[in-house]
Amino acid sequence: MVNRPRLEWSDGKLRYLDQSRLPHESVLIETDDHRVVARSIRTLGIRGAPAIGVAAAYAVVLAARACGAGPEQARHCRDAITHLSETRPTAVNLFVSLERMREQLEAGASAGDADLSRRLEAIAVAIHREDQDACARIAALGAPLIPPGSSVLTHCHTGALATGGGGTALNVILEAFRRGSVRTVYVDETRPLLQGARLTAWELVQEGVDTVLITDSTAGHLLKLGRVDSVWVGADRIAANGDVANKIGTYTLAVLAARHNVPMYVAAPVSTVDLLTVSGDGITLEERGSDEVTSFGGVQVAPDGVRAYVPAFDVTPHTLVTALVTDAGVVRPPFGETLRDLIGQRPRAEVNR
Ligand code: RUB
Repeated sequence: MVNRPRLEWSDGKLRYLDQSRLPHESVLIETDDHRVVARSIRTLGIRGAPAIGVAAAYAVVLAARACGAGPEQARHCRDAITHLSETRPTAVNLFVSLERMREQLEAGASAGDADLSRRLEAIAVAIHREDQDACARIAALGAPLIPPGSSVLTHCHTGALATGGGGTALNVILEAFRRGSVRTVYVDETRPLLQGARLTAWELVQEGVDTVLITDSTAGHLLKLGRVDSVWVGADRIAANGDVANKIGTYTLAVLAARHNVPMYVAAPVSTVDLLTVSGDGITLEERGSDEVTSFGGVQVAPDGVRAYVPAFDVTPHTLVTALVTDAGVVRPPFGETLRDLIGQRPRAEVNR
C-alpha cells in the first residue's frame, strides 16, 4: 500500500498537505495557528467532511495553547470555535467535533482548569482516532459489497486526504481492489473544483488501480453502456431519514444509477449522520463564488457579466440510496429507525448538530 499523507498532530502543531494545490504541488502546511487551519478549511486546503471535523478539533487545541490558563484562554477558545464553525456550513462533522470541544472547554473552564489545553488535546486525539477506526471499519464492511470483476464509479474525493484515516467510499474501493475484486474505477472529474481529477485519480494511480477519468456528464452514457456495476460516494451530512448531502452531481448520479438498476452506495462514518435534521430539506447547502465556474484553472472562460449558480452540494433522497455503509454497519432501507439505533450504539451521545 502506498503511504498516503494524512493529517498529523505532533509537537503542538498540525501538519497537512494543502489539497487545493494537489496534484501539481505537494505543499505541506505546518501550523500552530488555528486561523491558518480555518483558512485552509474555507479554501479547501483541508476538505472532505471527516477531515474537516478532525482538523477543526485540533485547531481548538491550537487556540488553547496560544494563551496561558485562565478566563482569557477560555474566551480565545470560544472565539476560535465560532470562527471555525463559520468556515463551511454543510459537513456536519465540523459541528459535531466543535461541539465536543466546546463541552470539554466549558467543563474545564467552569472548574478553573489549569490544564485545559491538555484536556482539549485528548478530545481532539480521540476524535482523530475514532475517525481512523471508522474508516477501517467502513472499508471492511463495504468491500464485500463489490463482487469480483466489478467496475465502479465514484464522485468527488473520499480517500485518505478527506478523512483523518484511510478514507470512506474510496477506502472501500481500495480494499476491494486489494481483495482482487475491482477491475476498473471510473472517476468523475467533479466540476468545478476537480476533486475527482486532482485527488481521487491521484490516490488511485498511486495505488496501481486501473483508473479511468471521465467528465461528470459522461457518467450517464457509461451507465447506459452497462460498464458500471456500482456507484460509490461519500457524504457531508446524512439526515435522520437517510437523505444524503454530498458533492454537487451526486443526485444526478443517483438518478442515473436508479434508471440503470445499478446500486448506489454511500459510505460515511456515523459522525456524518445528523439525527437533528429530519430530512435533506433541512440541510444548508453551501454556495460558492461564481468565479469557480466562470474561470477554469485561473483563466476566465465565461463572458464578463454572466451570472453563475454554484452550489457545492446537492441532496440525494434516501429512496435512491441502495445502502449506507457506516462504521457501525451496513444500513439498508428503511433507514430512519436503523440510523437511530446505530447512533444509540455510539460510544458517546455527542451528535447534536
Ligand atoms: C467533499 C465531498 C465528499 C464528502 C465526503 O466536498 O463532497 O464527498 O465530504 O467525504 P468538498 P468522505 O470537496 O467541497 O469538501 O467520504 O470522506 O466522508
